[in-house]
Amino acid sequence: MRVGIIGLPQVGKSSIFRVLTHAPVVESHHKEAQVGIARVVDPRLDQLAKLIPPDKLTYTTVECVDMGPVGADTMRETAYLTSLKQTDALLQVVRMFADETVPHIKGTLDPARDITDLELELILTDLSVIENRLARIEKDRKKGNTPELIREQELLERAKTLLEDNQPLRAAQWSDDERKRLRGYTFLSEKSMLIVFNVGEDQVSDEARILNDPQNQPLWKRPNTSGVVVSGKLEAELALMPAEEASEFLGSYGLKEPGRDRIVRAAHDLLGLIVFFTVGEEEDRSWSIPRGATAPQAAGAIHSDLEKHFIRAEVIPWDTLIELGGFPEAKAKGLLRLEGKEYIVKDGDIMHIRHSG
Ligand SMILES: Nc1nc2c(ncn2[C@@H]2O[C@H](COP(=O)(O)OP(=O)(O)OP(=O)(O)O)[C@@H](O)[C@H]2O)c(=O)[nH]1
Ligand SMILES: [Mg+2]
Repeated sequence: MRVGIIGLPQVGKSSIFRVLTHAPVVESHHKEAQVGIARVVDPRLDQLAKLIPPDKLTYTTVECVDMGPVGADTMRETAYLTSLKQTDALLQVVRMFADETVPHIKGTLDPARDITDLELELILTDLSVIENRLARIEKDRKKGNTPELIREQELLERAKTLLEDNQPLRAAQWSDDERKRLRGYTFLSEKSMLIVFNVGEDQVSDEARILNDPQNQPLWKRPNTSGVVVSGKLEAELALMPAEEASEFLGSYGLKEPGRDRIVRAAHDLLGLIVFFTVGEEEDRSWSIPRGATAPQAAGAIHSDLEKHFIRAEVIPWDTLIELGGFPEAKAKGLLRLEGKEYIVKDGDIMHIRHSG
């Protein structure tokens, strides 16, 4: 699953990309998108590792792409558009930090304006796709009218009306089937979006005020959209510190965890993914699966053979295990459940897969 980092020029996209992926600074102005991997740090897994110390701790990951700046013409560049379409969700960085040494393309700090402008770029791009497709359908229907063509036309007409009303497709109500069909077009405004408000260090403890600002709230508090407040500069400094120093540094700003971890978790969530854990002496590990996945599908995330030869899963919610103090205690109390092929895995489940062969 891949998240594309977008935003106006000089808002801190590359800074945030580096913080998320631990990528080195690349001093080049080439336009290709840069790809990196972000760990989905999870305090639940840390607690499990404390209870049953493994040799190795592995977090599930999300792929991030630094898409480079969005300008007036970017959406018309084929290479840019192609890589943007290949993402599963968007992370929009919005500038809220004041710094006279960093030019602001629009002259003033106005996050709501910047979000709305970028959204409009996505909407216009989708509209042009729809208009072309509708013109084709019109022609095809003259040659031979089919129920599929009519169905497609209806869906696209509805999408068009929303877009013309400045509504991104992600926030509208669709049936599962409609959403699936819309996905086929890789519409940009249909992709889930995380808005990252990149603030000055003096504003990091103001998250609630910034998110609840009546200008900002309608833009992030809607379906398939989410918002976080971080300081790219502070995050960059944090990334260079040893763990102990970092937590002291965070504390001095009244923060509990790095913005980096909050961003990646929010993105993981918007991708429609949940986490399950495997716990053992060798390795404690978190895994990503789509919300609604069954136990055999979860087994398949570990290894395709495990899905094929799945018999049963031993399941316990992570917090129950912590509460009880370990597997022997859980077994004694009968709280290690045996689940079969139909079981829908829940976020935070610890799974042990029993398999044949
Ligand atoms: N003061 C301050 N400066 C920042 C912050 N985040 C980024 N910058 C600075 O802003 C400038 C642009 O940051 P980048 O991360 O390169 O921004 P970008 O969005 O990738 O820029 P383009 O790729 O050119 O569009 C750099 O000089 C950063 O050091 C921040 O939170 N505070
Ligand atoms: Mg950049």
